[in-house]
Amino acid sequence: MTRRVPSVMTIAGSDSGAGAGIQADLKTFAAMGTFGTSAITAITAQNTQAVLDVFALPPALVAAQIDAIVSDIGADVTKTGMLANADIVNVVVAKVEEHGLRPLVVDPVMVSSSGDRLFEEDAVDAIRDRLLPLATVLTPNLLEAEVLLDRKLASWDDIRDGAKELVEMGAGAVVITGGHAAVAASKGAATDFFYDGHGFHEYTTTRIDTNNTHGTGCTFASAIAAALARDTDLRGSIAMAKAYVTKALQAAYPVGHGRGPVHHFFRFWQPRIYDKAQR
Ligand code: PXL
Repeated sequence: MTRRVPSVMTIAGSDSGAGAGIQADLKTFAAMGTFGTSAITAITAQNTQAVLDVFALPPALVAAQIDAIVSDIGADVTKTGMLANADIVNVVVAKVEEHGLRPLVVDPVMVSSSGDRLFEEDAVDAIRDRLLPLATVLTPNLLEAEVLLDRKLASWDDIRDGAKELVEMGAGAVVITGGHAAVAASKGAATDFFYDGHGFHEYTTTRIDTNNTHGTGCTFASAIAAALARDTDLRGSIAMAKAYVTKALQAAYPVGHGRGPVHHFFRFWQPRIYDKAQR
């Protein structure tokens, strides 16, 4: 008897500080019981404080990585993150179509948690026009949804209308994260808005008060992909991903001097409590 472990492919950028990007994706895939593979689109020189340099790989090399993974290992679910520029978006779109890469989780990454840009302007149009219509689910945070829609989302009604419009633009479903930032009255809650063309759903948890938020977007989208690969339905996968991110935020430990990463392996170990004098 063989046991088959589902595989999940991320197409995204490398974060040298390992809190976000493909490093976060692979940790999430592993922690959630799937085998992760990675096609790297760009290399960032980055830590918990800033993005210091970015080098986008040649589109042909991105395509070659996807071909290498698909021709041997396969991908039960594919997730995209930082795509850097329009040429890379276009080659990813071509490969998604050629290999029929579905389900497809599209995280339209634009800005790092340190506030640094991770895309060239032309990438936004390519994502909106070409990649979004292939998405099983699109996972923008509030700011990314505003950029894709080219307008401010300043209330719950705005966010609901925005989610509806993103589905009308071709996404199979959308979950807009961090919606609570638009609504002062939601203090203390963390609310994500889901719409799939049939109905709305709000996912709310208590907001975790922490500075360790680097990579939460990558982790959330990857957790959805891993849950889908394990045959969970879409609404259930989003609930599972939200619970995973919430626990990983709660368990986060200090790394670096800026926004630290979440603790992807909270199920396996907790940080030892060191006495300062012992170190
Ligand atoms: O979470 C967005 C993101 C995606 N990809 C890379 C990143 C970040 C955020 O810092 O560095 C490579």
